[in-house]
Order: sequence, then structure tokens, then C-alpha cells
Amino acid sequence: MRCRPSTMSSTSLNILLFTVLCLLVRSNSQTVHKRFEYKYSFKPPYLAQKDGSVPFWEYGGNAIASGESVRLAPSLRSQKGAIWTRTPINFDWWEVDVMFKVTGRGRIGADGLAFWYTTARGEYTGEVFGSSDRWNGLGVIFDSFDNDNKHNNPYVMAVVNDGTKNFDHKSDGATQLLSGCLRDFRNKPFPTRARVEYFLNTLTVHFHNGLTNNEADYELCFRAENVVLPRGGYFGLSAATGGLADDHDVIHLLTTSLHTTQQAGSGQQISSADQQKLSQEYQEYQKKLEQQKEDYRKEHPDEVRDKEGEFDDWFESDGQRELRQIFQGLGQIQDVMRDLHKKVDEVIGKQSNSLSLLSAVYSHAQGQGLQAAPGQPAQMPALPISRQDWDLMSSNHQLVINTIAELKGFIIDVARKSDALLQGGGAGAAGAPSPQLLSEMRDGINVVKQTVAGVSQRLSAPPPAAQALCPSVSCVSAATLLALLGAHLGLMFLYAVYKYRKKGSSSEEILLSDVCVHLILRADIAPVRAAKLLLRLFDDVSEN
Ligand SMILES: [Ca+2]
Ligand SMILES: [Ca+2]
Repeated sequence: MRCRPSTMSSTSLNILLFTVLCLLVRSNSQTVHKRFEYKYSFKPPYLAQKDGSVPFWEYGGNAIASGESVRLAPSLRSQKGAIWTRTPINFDWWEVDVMFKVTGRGRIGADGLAFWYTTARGEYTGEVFGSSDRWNGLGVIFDSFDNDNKHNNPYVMAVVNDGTKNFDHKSDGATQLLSGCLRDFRNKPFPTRARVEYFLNTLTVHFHNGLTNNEADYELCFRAENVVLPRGGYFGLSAATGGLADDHDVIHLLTTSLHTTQQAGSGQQISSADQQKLSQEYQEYQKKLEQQKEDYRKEHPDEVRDKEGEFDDWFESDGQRELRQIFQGLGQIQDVMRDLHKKVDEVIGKQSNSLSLLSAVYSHAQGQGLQAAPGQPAQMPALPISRQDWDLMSSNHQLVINTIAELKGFIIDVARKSDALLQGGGAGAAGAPSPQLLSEMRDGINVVKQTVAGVSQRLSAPPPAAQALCPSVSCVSAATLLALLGAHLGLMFLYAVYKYRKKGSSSEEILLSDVCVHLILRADIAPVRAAKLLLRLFDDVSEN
């Protein structure tokens, strides 16, 4: 009995470990495979070619592409521009990293910039941040201007549209947005970045505030689950200015397709042959660009220098330099803080790990303690009797044994006296009991003997088992039964004595009957042993 719980607990522990292992293996097997999609990306240097075109992309409106960035909308009034992928995407899940700068002289800017994933390419001079209204798909909007005057701009938000809704500029899309976060992305020392991830119908937007140049400084803007976007859409970027105007520059847009393991496995089989060809293509393209740039430099040596000079003038003011130094200092402080943060996270992680281990060990030990200790505290609740009852019972047993020892003395005495009586009766014929009486007595005694033997057999079973067998409420207790048996025995014996006395009485007979009455009437006689001893006495008597 005691072994079973511990084996059970070890089995359950094994099952738990197995489950954890299974989960670990499963989570490892579900690693996301990423693939950079250069046909849906652009980045400096040589973002735009010599003719101004951006490979795999089309732009229009007031947008201008240079080698370093795409200026979607310049800081002039009512400007609009956009850039779109030429072909729709051919993968389901993706991650797009957009690095951009929204800069302007004003304390407040307008209107903002948007990233799109829509079933059709939008206009270049549309109503919603330079793109079309009633789009079908997703728009991640960086809204600079506070139209509803709630002092909650600049704001980053995602708006999913099924092609039927008009964007509500008056409320800054407050009633239409899926989710968003309040982030200032204007006039930052470094370019701001947004990482939009759409994987297994979960849309996550991380934002990099541009206070540092560190790749790791993204923070979560929002995460939205159960987002269903149409398949095979186009990526796009657009921007617009209003009465107030910012420069809206996009430095890069990097697309990565995301694949689960199964998808990646099937995809790799197809691409293994293709891959070499594509990388070759890419390298050739890079060489061509390099060549073109060299040619351009040779042809226009002054222009390049002038441009660089312009930039130098722009950036070399004392205020700017000071500001940059401050920001650099701040960036370093932030780096240190982030390292500290990571370390604190590590410490907390380790602590919680060890805590959970400790608690697991503690609970396991506690469970085993209950099973291992044979002591009453652990097992008492399983039995129908309490410890007090148990103690009472054992003390009663002791009392019974003492009483029986006392009784034994009496009975031996009685036996001796009855022997003497019988011998005396044998000598005198008048006082001898008739054979008929003796046989009657023997029969009666045999009946009692059988009953007592049965009872003693039952009583010899261990008390807890006896307790467990009979329901505690309705059972006749052993004491009651034995009292009844004792009374029965007593009556039998009294009857025998009475019959015996009828035949002929003497002083010895009176003594015998008195002793028996005394025995039976004694309150503290332990019934079992008394019955057994009486039985033996009767055996002796009947044999004689
Ligand atoms: Ca707005
Ligand atoms: Ca607002």
C-alpha cells in the first residue's frame, strides 16, 4: 500500500518530463525560416539607378528617389508621393523593416507617412497620406498632424480596410484603427524605424525611436492577433504634406519572407537550383551599379564635390554638432542601460527558474513524505477511526487483559471446588447428578462453545479492518454483542445450576453458583476471554 503512491508520483514525474521534452522538441521544430526578398526591398547605397528608377519598384507623384533614400514628399505645401512594388508578393507571411526620417523646421509637422500592403497598388497622389482611400488590406500609418486636436500625435497605427471604408481624417482614424501607439518619429538624430511583421495571422509592429543608431533598440508598439489580410498584395509607401510640411524620406525597406518548417522544406527543394542563378544575377547587378557609379564620378567630378559640400555646410553648424554629441552621449548611456537591463532580466530569469525548481522539489518531497512516513498523521485520514479512538481502544484492551487475569484466578478456584464437589458426589449416591442432566448440560455448553468460538474468531481480526468492514452507524458494536453473549451464557449457567440444585444442594453447590453470578454481573469483565475461560471450565465440568 505504501509503495504505490511513490511509484505513481515517479510515473507522473516521468510523464511530465516527457511532455516538457516533447514541447521543447516541437518548439524547436517550429523555428521560423526567414528569407530576404530583394525583389521587394530597396536600400542604399545605389538605391536608385542612374536614370532615377528603383529596381523592382515604381514611384510617382512628388516622390524623388536618390542613391541614398526615397523622398516621398518634400517639405513643401500639399505634396504627395508614393512608391510601390511592381509585382505582388508570392509568400504568405512576411516582415518588413522600414527606415525613415520625418524632418521639418516646425514644432508641428504634417501630414505623415504610411506603409501599405494592399491587393492593388494605390494612387501616387491619393487622399490618405498620398495613397488611395478605400484600400483593401493593411495600412500602417505614421500620422504627424493632430487633426482632432486631442494632443495624441504623432501617432503610429494600423488600419485594416476591406476596400469599403473611407479613412476618417477628422478623428485621425481613431474609430477605425486596429491598434496603435503614441510615438514621436519627427526630427530624431538617427533615422526612425518600424518593423511590421505578419506571421500566422498575427500582426506585430515594433518601433525604433531613432534616438540611437543601435539595431537592437526596437520596442513593441502593438501586437494584434487574428488579422486576416488578403494574399498576394503589393507593398507600398506613401506620404503627404498639408499646410505644414515635413520632408518624408525613406532610407530603406527590407522585406523578409517568413516560413514555417514545412513551408521552408518544400521551398528549399525548388530554390536549390534557382538559388545559384539568382545570386549570380544579383552579383552581376551589383557590378553594373558599381560601374555606373564610377562612370558618373568620372563624368561629373564637380557635381559630386558640390553635393558633398552642401551636406557639409548643412551639418557643420556648431549647434548641430553639439546636439549630435549630446545624442551620441545619450546613445551610449542608453547602450549601458540596455546592457544592464539585459543582465537584470537574466538574473530575474535565473531566479525564477531556481524558484520553480525549488518549489517543484519541495512539493515532490512533501508528497513523498506523506507516503514514506508510516506514522499516523499521514495515514489517519484514510481510516475511519481517529488517533484518540485508537488510544482508547488500546487502553480498553489492557483493561480487558487485566480483568481476564483476575477472572482466571476465580475460575481456577471454581474448577477446583467443582472437582472436589463431583468427587464428593461420586462417594455419596444421593448427591450425584443424574447422567441425563449431565448430557443436557453438555449439549447446552456445546451450543455456547460454538457461538463463543465464532465470536472470538471474528474478534481476533484486526480492529481497523473490522471497523472498515462495517459501516460505523448501523453496526452492533462488539461490546454490545459480547454483553448479550455474556448474559446468555450466564442464564444458561444459572439454569444449569438451578437444575443441579433441584436434584440436591450442598454448601459447595451454592458457592459455585454464587461465584458464577458474581462473574457474570461484574461490569468490567472482558467478555471474550471470560467466555473462553468459561468455555474451558464447562469442558472440564462436562468431561467429568
Ligand atoms: Ca492626422
Ligand atoms: Ca489626433
